[in-house]
Amino acid sequence: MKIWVDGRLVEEGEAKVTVLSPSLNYGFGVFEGIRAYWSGENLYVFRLREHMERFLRSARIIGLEVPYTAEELSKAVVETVRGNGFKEDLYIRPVAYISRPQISLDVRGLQASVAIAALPFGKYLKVEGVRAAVVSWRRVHTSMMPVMAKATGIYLNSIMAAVEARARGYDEAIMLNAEGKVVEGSGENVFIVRRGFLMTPPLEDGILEGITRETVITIAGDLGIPLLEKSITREELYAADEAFFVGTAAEITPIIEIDGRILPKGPITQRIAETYRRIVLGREEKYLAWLTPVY
Ligand code: PY5
Repeated sequence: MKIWVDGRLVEEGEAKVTVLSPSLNYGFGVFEGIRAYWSGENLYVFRLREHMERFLRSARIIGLEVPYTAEELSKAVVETVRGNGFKEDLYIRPVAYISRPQISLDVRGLQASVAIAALPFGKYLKVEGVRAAVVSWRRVHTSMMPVMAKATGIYLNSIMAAVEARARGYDEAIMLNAEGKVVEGSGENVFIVRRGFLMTPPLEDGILEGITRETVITIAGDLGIPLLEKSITREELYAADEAFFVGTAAEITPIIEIDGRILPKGPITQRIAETYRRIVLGREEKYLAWLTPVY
């Protein structure tokens, strides 16, 4: 498998980084997760431009200097996929990191390297639905870490949550913020349905500005499903008629149980999941602009 590193496609074994990289030691890096779908005729990268724009936004928030434009990075993704000749569903992982050794925390003025990998990838969570647990680890508060940035170091928080849920026999974690509001999964945004309304926590509660979340908000608008971006309490979560995770890796995954409370796989989740599937495969004329054909 070939990986794009600062403008060159190299074999995976050659894409190396020093163990003294501050990105490895201190988590000073940013990354993206992007999917590409094989339609049977072409490979379509989903919302590539939006992902690369968020990548640069994340870098800007943490003060990491990435020497490429969104346009250049988007082209690099296509080049990476083409260079490997993939004709199947993929997960694409761009990462920006410091490639030189440094002990000091004064990372000002360092220029990032960028690597882009593309891997054949199937489902991330069980498609039929997951059992979720509200975990004891709280989501890092926006006053402590820039949670809006998809920064590598912040993912220790996600790992603690993901592992706790699985160790307790569940499939995925639901995290509360410091105020006790429901915010997101370990690597997914969350939606609930109550009384016909779709609800999802607002940005200011401290969530990643998910691209799938935004996609679902658009789909809900098209389907005429009323939507509220509002804070969600733990009890509202338990009282939900339906709930689902959304994310690049998770796509639209129904939540079928929360802390021992069974939820039906409801009709709204299903309609949204079906529409999402059609969009990513290029079967919704209106959203073809969200797809970047590779070949
Ligand atoms: N919230 C968190 C904490 C995330 O890590 C992710 C994405 C999302 C929400 C959803 O964002 P988006 O819809 O833009 O993907 N998580 C990564 C992904 O590629 C996976 C990390 C393991 O889906």
